[in-house]
Amino acid sequence: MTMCRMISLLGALFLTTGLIAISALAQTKDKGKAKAGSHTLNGKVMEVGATSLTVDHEKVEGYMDAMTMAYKVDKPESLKGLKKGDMVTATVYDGDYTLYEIKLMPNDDKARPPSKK
Ligand SMILES: [Cu+2]
Repeated sequence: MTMCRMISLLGALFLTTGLIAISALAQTKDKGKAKAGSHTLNGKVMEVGATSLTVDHEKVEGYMDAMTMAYKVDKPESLKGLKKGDMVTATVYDGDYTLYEIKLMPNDDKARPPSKK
């Protein structure tokens, strides 16, 4: 391989890498835009409905004050196994009162040693 050929190959490699980096960056930007207004909601289950979940939730900065209210859920099957008193965390989006990606959290009362109560 001549030196000249090697340099041009390296140049092409850098150019390709650069283009990939730029397109990856653009994708990240788009993703960020789509996810704008997402918040994490932490709360306690008050009532489990067929397609809704009533939670007593903490204040969600930039979204809602602390309150108890019913939310729609992204997937009704995510309600399976949930019961009153469970601590959950979910993702919420601006202007959309739906809980996404509901996750059951370890219950504080059970996790905390009795001596610290
Ligand atoms: Cu609310």
